[in-house]
Amino acid sequence: MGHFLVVGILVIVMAVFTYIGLDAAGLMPLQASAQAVSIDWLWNWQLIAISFLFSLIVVPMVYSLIVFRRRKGETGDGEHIEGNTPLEIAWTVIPLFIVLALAYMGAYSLGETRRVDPNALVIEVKARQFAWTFEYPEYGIVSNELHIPVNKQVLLKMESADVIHSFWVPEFRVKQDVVPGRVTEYRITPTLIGSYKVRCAELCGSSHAYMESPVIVDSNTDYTAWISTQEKIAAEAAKTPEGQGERLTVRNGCIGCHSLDGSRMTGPTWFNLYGSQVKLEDGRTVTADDAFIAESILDPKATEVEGFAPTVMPPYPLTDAEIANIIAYLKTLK
Ligand code: HEC
Ligand SMILES: [Cu+2]
Repeated sequence: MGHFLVVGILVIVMAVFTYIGLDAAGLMPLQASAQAVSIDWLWNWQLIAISFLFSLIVVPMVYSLIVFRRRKGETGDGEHIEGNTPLEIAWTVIPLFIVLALAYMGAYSLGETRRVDPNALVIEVKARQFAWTFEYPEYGIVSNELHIPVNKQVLLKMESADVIHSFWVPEFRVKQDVVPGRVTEYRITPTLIGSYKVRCAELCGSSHAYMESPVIVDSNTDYTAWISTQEKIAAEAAKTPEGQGERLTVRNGCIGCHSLDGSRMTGPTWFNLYGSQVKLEDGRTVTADDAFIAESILDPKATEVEGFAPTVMPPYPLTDAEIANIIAYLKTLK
């Protein structure tokens, strides 16, 4: 009986130290949403269970190795033990209850993360290789940054233009796949003002790793100010062809693949593109004029730029007027 008592105490002491160590390791990022609370609660209980089970295995094992080791001169067999009904019942029933408790806790925190606020702010999210686009339907705003007000539930209605992507802001904890052909929903109530990042958490192609966008949780005043600035930008842009063209490239996520500053991304940069000489994969050199750009947008595979084949750009069925606006915008990039 003495052994059981010593091992029992050691297991508890070891479990406590393991838990303190794991907790101090700070394995979770900042907690920045109401939904994160119940997930972190669940996580904490998991750490407790992990610490206890770890000690329950390691302590008796090490204890036996040391205390029951073969001493000098001992040559006989160990004691032969067969079956122990109470022990077998105990190790069936106790884990059963633990698993049931974990199932209940999991269901509870899932319910908490899905709690619906009927007044949630709706934002439409478009995911495509390799950019996120955020539309605010109430205001007619399109942005590559997601701005949301603190302490208000936001409902993201997410659609994919191509493959499966996944919306993930670690500080919010909740993650949701964005699946082509349907609208998936994601609810979040940010609780901490700050700058975060959404990253795509589903391998979606060559530039998957760069599919990130800023997520900014604003105070209510900052949020209103941002909305009105964006409304002004949208109103200004609507006045000129190049402004409309710029908005179209944001709305269609072109800048997930094309840079404006000369740097190489998945696609060629747009800096100094208009009027330049473009080398094609088939050896020809063409001038980047209106016809070439229009063809590149409507049927990207028709002309493959050297170094960028095979083309990953999808065809965009834009109207002639839209293409003319994009061309007007490209002309300004020098
Ligand atoms: C998934 C990445 C991707 C997206 C999104 C994308 N493109 Fe492209 N784009 C490419 C690649 C790669 C090429 C080079 C291969 C080719 O010519 O087909 C290219 C080529 C082009 C060219 C040809 C000339 C050049 O050197 O840049 C134009 C013009 C163009 N894209 C415009 C657009 C516009 C406008 C949009 C948005 C409506 C867009 N692209 C969206 C990847 C993309
Ligand atoms: Cu993605």
